[in-house]
Amino acid sequence: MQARFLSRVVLHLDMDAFYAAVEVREDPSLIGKPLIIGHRGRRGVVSTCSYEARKFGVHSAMPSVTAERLCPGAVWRPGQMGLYSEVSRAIRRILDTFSPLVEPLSIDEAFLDLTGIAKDLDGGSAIAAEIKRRIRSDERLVGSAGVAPNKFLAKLASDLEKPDGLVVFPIEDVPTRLWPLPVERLWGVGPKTGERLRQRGIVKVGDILRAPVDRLISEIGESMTRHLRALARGDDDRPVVSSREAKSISEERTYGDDLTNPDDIDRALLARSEGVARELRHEKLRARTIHLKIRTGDFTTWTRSFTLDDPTDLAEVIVRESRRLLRDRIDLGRKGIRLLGIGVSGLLAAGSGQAALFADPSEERTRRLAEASDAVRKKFGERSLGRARLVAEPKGEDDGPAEASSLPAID
Ligand code: TTP
Ligand code: MG
Repeated sequence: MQARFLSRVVLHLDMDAFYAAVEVREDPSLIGKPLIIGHRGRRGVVSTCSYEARKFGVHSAMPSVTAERLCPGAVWRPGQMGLYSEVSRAIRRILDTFSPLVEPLSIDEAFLDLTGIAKDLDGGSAIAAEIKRRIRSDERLVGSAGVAPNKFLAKLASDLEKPDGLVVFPIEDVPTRLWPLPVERLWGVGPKTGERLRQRGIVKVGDILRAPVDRLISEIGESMTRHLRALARGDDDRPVVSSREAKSISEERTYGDDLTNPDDIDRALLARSEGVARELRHEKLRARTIHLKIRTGDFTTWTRSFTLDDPTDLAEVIVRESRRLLRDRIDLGRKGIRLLGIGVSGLLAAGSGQAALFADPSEERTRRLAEASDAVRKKFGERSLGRARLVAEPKGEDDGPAEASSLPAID
């Protein structure tokens, strides 16, 4: 398979002193000053601070009283979340013009998959420079970028030369640039694991690969050992997942009396399918994968999923596949159902090429009907329409709206 040998180009972007930089942009009198975002006083903590304040030792999550002591001359601002979110969205729109695969990680950072867009890491670096230029000219803000063959190295790289950094991190640089770093820089090593490793003399990333594998396994377990040894070699095959794909929609309900009657069970399946389908249409999305979650009275939980050839936003399709999953892949025995949930993932924009490509013309009539009833519900309320058989849907524990939650996407 050729794809296995295709080296990826992953970019990580993280804005510099994000909240503080937005404040400075809005109020140029703050330029060059030590600025702290947060509330002063005994109970306050620092959200972030300008690089000028960092010289005094101030950093995110520090108690405000400590920050006041370290940097008595700092200017304080309480923060404006609404504004920061708005700027975050504007940056996201810029990133979306450079790749269809953008995965936002937090308010000020994102991964972009540039594989196939940039020829190699140097090509990725040129795109990173262009992105930084766009953000600087359109938003008057500065960010740091890392370009590498995977997410782990790209994120590491974006942090190496902050602020205003642009670092390319090819796999060949792992021994010289990754191995000397503290083990805590490995994704998944928190203070606890870090401390445990340090006590065993494993202080730097390179020490992970030097330590005997058996000893590591006895200290931190087999899967953590495998994970950390891979990262220490610079291996990381996590894909960049766009927010649309990562998203899932689901509905579940717990029943006061376990459902045992096949008719009641079927009505519950239909009701959840309807809810999920309506949400899909509302969000203008179609789903590829359908998940069914069942918990029986004895608290055994089953999750089963099925991936469709053609993405859907129709209850008819979702309920058909859920029925099949329940019939063929769950063995209820004589047990009743305490909780029933239906979810969908693998979401595509309804108008996108891929979704349109798979559209089945025979479903068009059903979709038009569904859209018409969505419109009626929107106008006259939830209970104005419904299928006759749903009128007697079994009552949930709280009899409120079905609870939305995320269903595991793993079968
Ligand atoms: P970060 O990217 O961690 O920090 P930063 O952008 O301020 O600085 P850097 O140049 O080092 O990237 O977080 C982004 C924003 O998230 C930050 O501006 C404020 C907010 N934040 C908090 O409110 N509390 C916290 O503890 C952290 C870490 C961040
Ligand atoms: Mg940042």
